[in-house]
Amino acid sequence: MTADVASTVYPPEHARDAQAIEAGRLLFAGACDFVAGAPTADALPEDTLPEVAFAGRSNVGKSSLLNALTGRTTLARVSNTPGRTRQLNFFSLGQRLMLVDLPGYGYAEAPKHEIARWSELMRLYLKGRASLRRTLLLVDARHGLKPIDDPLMTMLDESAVSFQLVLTKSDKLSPKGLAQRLETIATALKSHVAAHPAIHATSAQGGTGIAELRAELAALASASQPC
Ligand SMILES: Nc1nc2c(ncn2[C@@H]2O[C@H](COP(=O)(O)OP(=O)(O)O)[C@@H](O)[C@H]2O)c(=O)[nH]1
Ligand SMILES: [Mg+2]
Repeated sequence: MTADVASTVYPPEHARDAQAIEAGRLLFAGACDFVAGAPTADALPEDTLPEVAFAGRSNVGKSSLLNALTGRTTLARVSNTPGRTRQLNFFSLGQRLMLVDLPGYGYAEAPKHEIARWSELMRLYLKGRASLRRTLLLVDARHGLKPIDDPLMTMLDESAVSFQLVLTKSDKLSPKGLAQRLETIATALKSHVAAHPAIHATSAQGGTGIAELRAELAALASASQPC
């Protein structure tokens, strides 16, 4: 079991123990309620819980990952409702941790003024949110980091918001391909001051790495002071 756990967290010394995995399971087995959707900065809900934001280019597998983590389709269903895809959606996990689904970027068909509007909303949120403990930056394991991810990483560096790489669709790579991808990304992250050193490799399809990511988030919920 330890070997399995270590294989989805890189470098492996960041893997968590069985007790932490159980804490993650328990946290994500509880209620997960839609709290608010914010199309503009003045519609953001009050900071009441520690928050973890989920970001990444569209089609990276964010909805699938949120479904796999929570074991239910509530989040993706709400976030994919027309009119809600370009806003920040807030979900309370057992009143202990707020999961924040950020709009996907790099959506080619979106009009320029729309892109400008949601970039500004993300910037205001990421820079000004006192309860934001970490942003998970989702990256497709097949493609790795791309120039399209740079503006967000720069914004997070400048805002001193800790961010952590989560690879999605790890089932699409061979173990060797995945190991190489993790090494390349770890090297690229060295130039980002706000980057967390541990990378998670996940597959929403096969469930790989999901328990470990739950454990990581549960540790954040417990470590945080009340807001
Ligand atoms: N093979 C594989 N495909 C995935 C996985 N997660 C998502 N996908 C596929 O990637 C596409 C985009 O997924 P979605 O969750 O809607 O991405 P979003 O736009 O970031 O919310 C869909 O076709 C999913 O079926 C995964 O873990 N493995
Ligand atoms: Mg989605």
